[in-house]
Amino acid sequence: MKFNSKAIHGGQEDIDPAYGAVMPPIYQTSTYAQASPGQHKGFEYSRSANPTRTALEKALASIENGTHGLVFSSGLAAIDAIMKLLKPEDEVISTNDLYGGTYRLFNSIFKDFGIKFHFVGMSNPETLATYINKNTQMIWVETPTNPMMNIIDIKAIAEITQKHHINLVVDNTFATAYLQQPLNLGADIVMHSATKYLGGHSDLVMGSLVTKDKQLAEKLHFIQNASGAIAGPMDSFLALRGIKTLHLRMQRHSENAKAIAGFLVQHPSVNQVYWPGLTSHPNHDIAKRQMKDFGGMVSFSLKGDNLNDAIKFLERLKVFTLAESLGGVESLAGHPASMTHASIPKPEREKLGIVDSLIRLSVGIEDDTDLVADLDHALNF
Ligand code: P1T
Repeated sequence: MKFNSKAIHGGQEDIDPAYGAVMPPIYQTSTYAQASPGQHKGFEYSRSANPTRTALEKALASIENGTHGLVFSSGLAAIDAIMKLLKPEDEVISTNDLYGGTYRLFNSIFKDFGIKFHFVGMSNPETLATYINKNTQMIWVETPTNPMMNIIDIKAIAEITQKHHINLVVDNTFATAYLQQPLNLGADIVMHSATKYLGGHSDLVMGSLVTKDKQLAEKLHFIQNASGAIAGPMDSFLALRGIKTLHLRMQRHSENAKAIAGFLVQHPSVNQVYWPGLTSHPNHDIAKRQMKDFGGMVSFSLKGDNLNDAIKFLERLKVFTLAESLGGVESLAGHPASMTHASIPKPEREKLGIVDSLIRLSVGIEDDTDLVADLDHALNF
């Protein structure tokens, strides 16, 4: 099946043997009757597996072109599970520009468990060689990065990880499987904050992993069950419903982001616009090669880089809502320096471009002219 069909039917072949319900039922149960000890219908206890969650895990595996999906109670719980594949003294090389919460989990929790992290810019994959040694177990790539919208060449990094027999994990939250499929480009695990575009309606918090490596899947499933940060059946149902319109939403998110990036680049109060669809974006060529379109996330900074101007702009927005998160049907605006990336020390943040006037937009699927008018009005602070 092609992607648009997979979004609706992928992994859903044997749904509801009981009554033939077209939509997967919400199995709101913690446990399952057994006829005799160990004799059951495939489900024993909902931390280990639940039919609604299994339906979602299969759908995710299908759209990411993998074989095994795993769903967690948040994106960070999914990342936490991946990190538990490691042991003290193992080393991870990660993109230096990444979601602040991921940075915090690496640098404040797993660092204390003896895992060493190197945060490096990966626009030139060859520089990775400097950091790889016998302890290197994993390369962590976020692309597009949050919030600077850098694009990392997944295929080029995969060539390096395959040569050195280390795992490549890609956080595909900003792009989604509709725009880019990291497993096809050589990644070993693809991770999502399903809270965002997969759910698509800002009504759940969830994380997911997909792999096509059976051994990795078994280890991750063991960790998922042993650590227990699973997603519940109601949220699994909502995410399944979200995925069914993922392709339509991503098309409109991308179209609207194009209109907004085009408006922002010519605005006299705007300094820099970060959207990979702009031909002026330094990684535009890689984005064109590895993504179907350029997505709905746009960041920009203001001329003069004044914090008060950024605050005035954010307070004047009416259609965009000032809020954390992204990827819902509604447009959101955020201030990375004080919100999503506040956990990164200021000097580190500013080196990456996360300056005081940086604004991050999650462009929704409203009418683009209303969105542009809202930004135009708010920029008149
Ligand atoms: O929030 P949670 O579902 O736990 O996912 C964490 C996460 C992981 N990776 C990326 C790229 C993310 O953007 C996030 C969460 N990000 C936000 C809440 C945000 O506003 O950027």
